Order: sequence, then structure tokens, then C-alpha cells
Amino acid sequence: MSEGQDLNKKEKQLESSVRDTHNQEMSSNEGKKIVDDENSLTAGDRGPTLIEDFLAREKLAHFDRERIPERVVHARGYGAYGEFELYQSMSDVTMADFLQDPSKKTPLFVRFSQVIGSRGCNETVRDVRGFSIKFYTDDGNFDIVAINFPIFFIQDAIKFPDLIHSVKPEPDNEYPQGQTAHDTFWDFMGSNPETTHMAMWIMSDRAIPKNYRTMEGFGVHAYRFVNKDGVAHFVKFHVKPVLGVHPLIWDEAQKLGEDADFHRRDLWTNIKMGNYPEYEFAVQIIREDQEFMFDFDILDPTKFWPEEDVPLQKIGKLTLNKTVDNAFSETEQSAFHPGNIVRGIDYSNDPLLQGRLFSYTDTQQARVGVNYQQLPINKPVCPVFNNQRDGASRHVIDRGKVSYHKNLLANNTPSEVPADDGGFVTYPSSVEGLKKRQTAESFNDHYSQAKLFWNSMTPVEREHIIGAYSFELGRCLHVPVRQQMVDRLARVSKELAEPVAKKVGVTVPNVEEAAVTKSSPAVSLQNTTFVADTLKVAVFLAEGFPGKEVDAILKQWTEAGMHPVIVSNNLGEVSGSGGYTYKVDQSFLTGSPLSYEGVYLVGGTEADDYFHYEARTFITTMFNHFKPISAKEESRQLLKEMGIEDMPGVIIDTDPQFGQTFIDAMAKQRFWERPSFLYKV
Ligand code: HDE
Repeated sequence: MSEGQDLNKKEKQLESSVRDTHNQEMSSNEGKKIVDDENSLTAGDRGPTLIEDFLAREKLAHFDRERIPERVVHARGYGAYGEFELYQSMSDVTMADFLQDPSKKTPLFVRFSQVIGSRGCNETVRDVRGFSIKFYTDDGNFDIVAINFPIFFIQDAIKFPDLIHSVKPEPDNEYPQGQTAHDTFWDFMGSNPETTHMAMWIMSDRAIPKNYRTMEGFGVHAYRFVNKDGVAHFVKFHVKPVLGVHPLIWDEAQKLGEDADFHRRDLWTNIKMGNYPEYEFAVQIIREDQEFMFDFDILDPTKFWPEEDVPLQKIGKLTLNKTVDNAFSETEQSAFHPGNIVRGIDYSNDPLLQGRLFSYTDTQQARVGVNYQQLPINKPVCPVFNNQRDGASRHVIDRGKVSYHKNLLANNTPSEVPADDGGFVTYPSSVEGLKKRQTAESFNDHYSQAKLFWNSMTPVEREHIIGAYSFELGRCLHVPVRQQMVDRLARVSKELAEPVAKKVGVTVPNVEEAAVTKSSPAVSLQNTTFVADTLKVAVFLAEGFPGKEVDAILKQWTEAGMHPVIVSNNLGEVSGSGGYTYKVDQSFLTGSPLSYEGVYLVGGTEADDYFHYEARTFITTMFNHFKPISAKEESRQLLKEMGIEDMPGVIIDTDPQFGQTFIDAMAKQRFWERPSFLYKV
């Protein structure tokens, strides 16, 4: 339950399925009380196990079937519950029930995921992230099966299996796991020019998010809003984290291989701590008569609608406030579907969306079973009545003789619902043309928005993109694969293609690059929100630290929403002057410089060589990751010896403003002005 609140409709519904084995007597699935769960039934002391042992048979046979197939993509995922609150009624553009009344809260479930890797893969690899949302509205489930990019690789669903085959581990040697840096992926990208734009986004820092709390979600496709008068608008859905969008840097992401669970650990612990992740729900709306007014086709999923051309309207807030009770029952069995729309929302003709409409139900039925919609996590909060029956593992017991429409025996019920009483009616958009296999002419410009994206990047972001291409293509063993990809980049920008070509040992062809000068500042992460809220600062304390001063600083930082984490030689407690004692949260052994956004080096009268050695090691890593570093005057010497005392973002605690100066530095998060060779290519 979300803390301090009454159960919402979904939570009440879930309660009836929850089982808590705590303090209960043990029984078999058939309800027989179990006297001994450790010894199988054997013939004699050392004799064979008897097949009549129904308890051992049941336990082993159930265990043998515990796994279901993992998702063919997005296999690794993590879920949480939350609620949606609307800011103002959207009734002028949509009839959607959950977008009418600002006083109504809609329960929801979110599943974050990675596309490529299998269920156990590392979470910080470069990849697209899934951001699936199921709104349990009073009018049925509405799913936004989003990702953290506003566009996709391809324009036609028929190519999806090819894309995924290319990015998964190569079929002969079955590596690499969960990442894009290999030949088959880049062969596909170079051979299919419509992927050029998406490649730019996945080579940007957005593809290595710092955590799910600071990650954006985009519905990608154009949908339709339809109002009660039957008037439709094209709409795109966005989810914007209140804390801003913040990525890792590549070196951190690589080193975080040491913690495969980095993202789920962050989400779980923050929800448990009451740092509920918040996201603003926003829409971009285009009138039907404006469909052809743009310099791109608004139905092409490899193009985004620049915010500067189609403004974002923030219409509500999503708050994630509850972890799951059981990762399998809830997260693994959750089934999202971009086709799950509600009255007031409809599809557009985006061909990629149209293909997705088939694939999701199909895969859920194969993966979870035909009755997957009856599972607690997937069940709508409104009543469901129809004449569908039977199938494996059916939960519902349908009473009565009638399981067909139309009928006399049940008064022709369940009855159809007229549109005026809430029945779903498909928006009657007109369709014309010949049946044929082709890509629309208006989908053929693959380089202009790639250039627009490049134009929108700051120098630091560009450096990272160049570094990412150089790494990824450099990992390709086949030179023609690298060359083909650089040929594509040359059509976007020579500024990009040239350093990459040099780094991976190929040449830049003499082709014309896209003549786009426009940029979209909204896509640069340098223009996101920067706050210190929820950021973790490692506080290095040794015995004999100056108690009163440290205590005052930590209080100030906690009030500012930051999380000081006490790090010392050993777990247990560390004591300072004036009787101040803290619990040590992490020792140098259990903590990692990768887990903190900043550091405060305090020391103490008993600081030994080990303390100084570890402090230096941590700070070196954090310095190289451009993070804020601070130290008490007494520990200045260490920073001096390291040669970083006067560097940007290195702050010595000498004046009364120190506490606030460091909060500001934390909010800034990275000091790119520092010298670094990590990305120089
Ligand atoms: Fe998916 N995708 N996809 N996809 N997708 C799946 O459905 C598919 C696409 C996305 O948290 C699968 O239940 C096709 C775009 C997310 O459970 C499958 C095409 C976008 C998730 C499938 C696409 C997505 C999936 C695998 C080409 C962003 C995780 C398991 C038309 C807008 C859902 C499953 C979760 C999952 C098919 C393209 C996002 C096989 C055919 C574009 C977030 O049905």
C-alpha cells in the first residue's frame, strides 16, 4: 500500500490474491498438512526414495516448471506501482475517462526494462530502455508501452525480427550479452538507412541512464485523442522526470559491471526510503488539418516532433510509491500492449504501431498463456463480462448456460453498449489507395533529423557521441561494417564522421551532408532540470572527526533533500569529538565510488594510512567522473597531493557558506570543465 493512504481500487483488488506464509502452518498444494519437509519417503534407512511420496513429487515437479519463457525483447525488467493525478480536465480533446476529472486518481503499474539482454544481464550497458505504463482506468486498461527515446530504429514492423536478430548475441558464438558493440548490429544499422537517426540517440548519453528515476519515457508513435463530439487530434505521449534527465558517463557504466542490479537497487531503495519517483505526463497535440504542415511525416516513427514546433503540454503527474510483493507474479507476468487503448484514444496509421498491435497479444499468449488478462497484475479494475471461455489456467468461473451472443436465454446479455453509454467506437478515419508493399515516399529522408539532433548537442555531448561510435564500431571485427556505418555518418555530419573514421581506421566518403541548420535545444541534456534532491554524498569519517561541525553540515544537506552516506574503515560506528557518533553505512570495502554523486572528505584524528589510501582511490574515480568533491580544511593536504585542490568542482570547507556552495555543486552534478582524457578521441 502507498504509505499513509487508503487502498486504491487496484490495491484492493490485489489484496484478494495476496498470500502471506508468515506464521502459517505448512501444507501441500492439495491442502495436506506437512509433517516433514526435509526428508523424502524412503524404503529403509538407506533405501531408495518411494514414488508414492506425493509431497516430494509435488515439490520437485512444481519446481521443475517454475520458469516461463523470458520476453523475446525487454527480458530484464523491474516494476513498481503508482498513481496518476491529472492537472486539468482534457475533455476538450479527449473522452478518456481518466483525463476528465482532476480530483480522480488512477492507479498504475510501471515496468522499466532493457531491450537486448536476457533476464540476468547487467543493467548499465548501452541500450534502449523500456518504460511501460499500465493505467488501471475505470474504463479499462490503457497502456503506454514507451521507451526512453522519442523515435525508433525502423518504420515497418516486418523488419523488427531482423533488427532484434542483429542486436541479440551473435547466434554462433552467443556473445556479446546485452549490448550493441558488435558486427551484426552495426551491419544492420549500416545496411538499413532509416536507422541512422535512432543510432545517434543510442550513441548519446541517454542510452546509459543513471537510474529509472531520472529517465524520460516517450510513446514514440502518433496516437489520436477523440473528444465527445467525435473530433480527433494527433497526439504523442511523454513522461518527464521531475528530477531531470541524467545519464551515467560511459566509464561509469562500464565499471558498474560490478553491480548488475544497479538500476533496480536504486528504484527499490528510493521507494522504500520515501523518495517516490515523480514524472510529469505530457502530450504534444497536432490538429488533423495540420497533418501535412511539417518538414517530416508526422506518422514516421523515426522522426520526433520537435518541442519547439509542437509544444509540450504537461497534463498530470505519475508518482511511483509502492514496490511489488513478488517480482514473478507481478512484474514478470505483467503484460503490456500498445493496443490497449480506452474510449477517447485511438491509433494512427503509423505502420510500426500497426505491426505492434499484432505482436504484443500474440507474445503474451505464448509467454504467459491465453488467460493472461485474468492474472491479478493485468486485470482491469472495472468489471469484465463477455462470452470468451476456457483455455489453459482459467481463473474465472462463469456461471450459467449461455456463452454466446445473441441469445434469448439470458435476455441477450452480456449486452452490447451503445457509444453514448460508453461503448468504444473506432475513430472513422478514411482510408484509400491500392494494396501494395512499399515505404511511403514521405518516410524517405533519413538524415535531416539526425543532423537536427547533432546540431542540438553541446560540445561535451558531441564528444560522448563520437566516443561511443568509436568504441562500438571499433569493436566490429569486419572493416566493411565500420566503413558502411561511417558512410552513413558522413551524410549526417563530417564533424562526426571524421573523428570516428580516424579512430576506427576507415575513410570518410565525399558525399553531401544534410543541409539542416535548425536545432532543438529541448533534446540536449544540458537543458534538463538540475537539483540536489535525493543525491547521495559519501562522507568519509575517521575516529576523532570534528563532531559538531560535521553534524551541522549533514543536517543542512539532509534538509536540502540530499542523502549523506557515512563511509569509514569498518562497519559499526564511528565517533567524533563532542560525543557525536554515527552508524557507518558503508565500509571502504562494501561501498563504491560509483554509487555516490559527490564526496565530503572529513577524516579525523585517528585517520590511518588505510583511510587515506582508500579516500584517495575513491576520490580519483569520482574526480574522473566529473563529480563534486569537498573536503574539510584538515584534509586539504590529500587533495593537494593528488593535484586536484584547485580544480573546478573541488570545494574546501573553509567559510560559512560551504554547506550551500556544496549543495549547488551537487545540483550541477558534473564539472565538465575538468581536464579529462576519458573521452578525447
Ligand atoms: Fe516492443 N515488443 N515491439 N517496442 N516493446 C515487446 O512484447 C514489438 C517497439 C516495447 O515491459 C514484446 O510483452 C514489435 C517500439 C517495450 O513487458 C513484443 C515492434 C517500442 C516492451 C514486442 C516493437 C517498443 C516491448 C516482447 C515493431 C517503443 C516491454 C515482450 C513494430 C515505442 C514491455 C512483450 C514490458 C516488448 C514487439 C517495437 C517498446 C515481442 C513487433 C517502437 C517497452 O511483443
